[in-house]
Amino acid sequence: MNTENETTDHSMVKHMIERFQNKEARIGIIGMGYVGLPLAVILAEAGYYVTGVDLSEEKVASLKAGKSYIEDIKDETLAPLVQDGRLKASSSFEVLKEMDGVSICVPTPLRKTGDPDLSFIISALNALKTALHPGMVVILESTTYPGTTREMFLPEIEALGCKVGEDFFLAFSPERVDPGRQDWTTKNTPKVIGGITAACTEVAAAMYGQAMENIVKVSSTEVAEMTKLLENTFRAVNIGLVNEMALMCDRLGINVWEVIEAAGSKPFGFMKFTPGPGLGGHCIPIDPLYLSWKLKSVKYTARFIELASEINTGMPRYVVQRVQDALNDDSLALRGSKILVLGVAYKPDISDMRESPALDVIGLLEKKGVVVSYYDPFVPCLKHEGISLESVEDPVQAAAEADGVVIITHHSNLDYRGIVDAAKMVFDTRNAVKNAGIEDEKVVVL
Ligand code: SAJ
Repeated sequence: MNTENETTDHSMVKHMIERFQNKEARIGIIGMGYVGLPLAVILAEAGYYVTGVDLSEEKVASLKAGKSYIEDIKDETLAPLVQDGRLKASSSFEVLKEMDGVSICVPTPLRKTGDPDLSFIISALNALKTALHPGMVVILESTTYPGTTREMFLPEIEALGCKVGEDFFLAFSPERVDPGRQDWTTKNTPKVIGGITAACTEVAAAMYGQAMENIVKVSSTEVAEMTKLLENTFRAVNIGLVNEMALMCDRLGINVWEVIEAAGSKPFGFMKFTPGPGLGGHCIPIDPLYLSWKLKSVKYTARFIELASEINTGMPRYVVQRVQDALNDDSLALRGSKILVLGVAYKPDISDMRESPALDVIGLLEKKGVVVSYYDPFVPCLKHEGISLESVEDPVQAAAEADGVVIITHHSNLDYRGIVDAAKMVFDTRNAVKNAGIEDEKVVVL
């Protein structure tokens, strides 16, 4: 926690703030993915010389050619920055030695055991230790448990004989990138920054403040780390709540979608979430488990997180049960039936498959002897554990040939009318058919 008598007028602090304000500073980004590349672009556009470091030679080659591999960054944005020499790329950590500021934007996934996998952060830290020089600013962006920056980064860097807040500056700043979103971008989304010391916060804010519109300073790295976890735990728990509402409404014979729509008419004190086949993506299913894992180390059980995770991870099995019930109504068994899954990406209108509940639903259906096909205009083929499928070409024809259709991801460009007319049965986990203005008694909703 920063104390009020922390000095922020130390000569190195002033020197570094000036270097950032004068855009003389060079910045390195470790991890050029959906977080690192947009960050590198806005820092380069702000006038810095930026070098992106990534272990993927393919990504580095693409960046050097001015070719983007991220949907949010267009070639016409990237290429001029590369041509001007403002944005470079390298697969070697050696370049970090020349950097004044380094942002770490590497993945923080879970291991199979459900524990945090910090291996990417540790690799970045080890690389930094060889590159550290007086005045360097290190900002960790990867979502992680509260305490990571102070407990893992600080001792390793101070062991080199550096004094935090004077010889080097260390802060945490959570990424808030929502891939595919146009309205809130890396440039205009408020950016939380918390340093180990007040000087660290000020210097890190000077680095980002030239490129971002709204810097939100907080008093410590723990507050910044916890802010991100609150944001995403809030979503996971509320999605878990609304998924349980769906289970309860099914028991009571009430249409949960109508209930949510009606509750949404309340102009205050309510925030709409919708049920679905489970929780996908690289943030929401994972980030809260970093928090509950940390709390276990202080002998506390994060009950909301664990209950929400239990409900959300149970949704794919519930979907399969409901499909079985719908086929049963047509005197059909699951085994041997043909089911077309509509939409497999983890959320609408993107191609990202990470943690997609469609993978669990398809796996469970195949285990029960169902002949599964799928259609997703964003995902041409599916290879995951035992699954190996290619998207059908014509969803209407595939629907006509199937015993049932299961809507998992409600892409906006699907031909719902054609598919519903051709299908014998539709199990709609997203109320997508109704939202497309179509009423049809063969459609069963979650
Ligand atoms: N989902 C539901 N019901 C809902 C909302 C989402 O079932 O009401 C499901 C989605 O289908 C998906 C999963 O939850 O499978 C996650 O969806 P998401 O809308 O939270 O999308 P994400 O995972 O891309 O979350 C990102 C996050 N951004 C960052 O972490 C920087 C999250 O904080 C954003 O709030 C979210 O985008 C967003 O608002 O789009």
